[in-house]
Amino acid sequence: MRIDVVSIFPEYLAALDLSLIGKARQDGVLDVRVHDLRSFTTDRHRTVDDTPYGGGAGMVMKAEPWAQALEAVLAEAPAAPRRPTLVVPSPAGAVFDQAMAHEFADLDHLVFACGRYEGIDERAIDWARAGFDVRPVSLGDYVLNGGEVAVLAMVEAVGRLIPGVVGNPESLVEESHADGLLEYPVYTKPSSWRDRDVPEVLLSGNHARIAQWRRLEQFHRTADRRPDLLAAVDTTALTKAELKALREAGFDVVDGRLTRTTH
Ligand code: JDN
Repeated sequence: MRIDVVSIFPEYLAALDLSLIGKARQDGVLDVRVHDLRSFTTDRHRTVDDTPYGGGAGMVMKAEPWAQALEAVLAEAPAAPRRPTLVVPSPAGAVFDQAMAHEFADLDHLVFACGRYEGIDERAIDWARAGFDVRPVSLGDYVLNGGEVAVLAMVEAVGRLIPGVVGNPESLVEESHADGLLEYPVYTKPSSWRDRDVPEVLLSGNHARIAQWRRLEQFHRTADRRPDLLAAVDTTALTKAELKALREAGFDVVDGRLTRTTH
């Protein structure tokens, strides 16, 4: 997969040299290139921003440096049947989630445009639709100072789904959000630590009992921390045995939705 990132703070993206993503780049699985937006300016002061039309606080990123940078990215893009996808981090974007990470992981070429200040002149975003599939994306309902940190998060979430980036593909399917539930709690040695014991079932060696216990822990955690996710569980996919265990643990299906009846 080819990834281009355009930013006025290319040093922010140095973290992409590290860990699994850095290793994948060294191995040639990921081709990540970071571009300095300022290098696409032509004035003496390398200006990337100006005051907003209509007034208001802050500055807006000028359209022309963005057009120059994105044209350069297109010019050196490997030939491909599809237009590259241009991800534009923005608090006004669609919320990034695991499904979107999988969608992006299937693409050959992702380009990230890191805005700063109050954002990018909307005409540059519109103009880019001729050459890119443009996707305004938000990391969540909070505001960052710019797109760089959002890009670090997205490249990690997407990159680890690409074959050869994460060593053990099994660790991909088991984790939080893969099945719409939060992950069960995990423990390691020692079995007793500061008067706290590992749940005895995990020491039992009974793998069926362990699997059932972990599954119920997932439902309890999800009910406690993410009731929105619990309500989204496909109750038609629950097995008879699962339903029985859930009912015994204080859950029930009400109007087709998994609900906790007692704590
Ligand atoms: O995702 B964000 O919160 C975000 C904030 C800003 C941005 C891009 C993304 N550009 C300027 C602020």
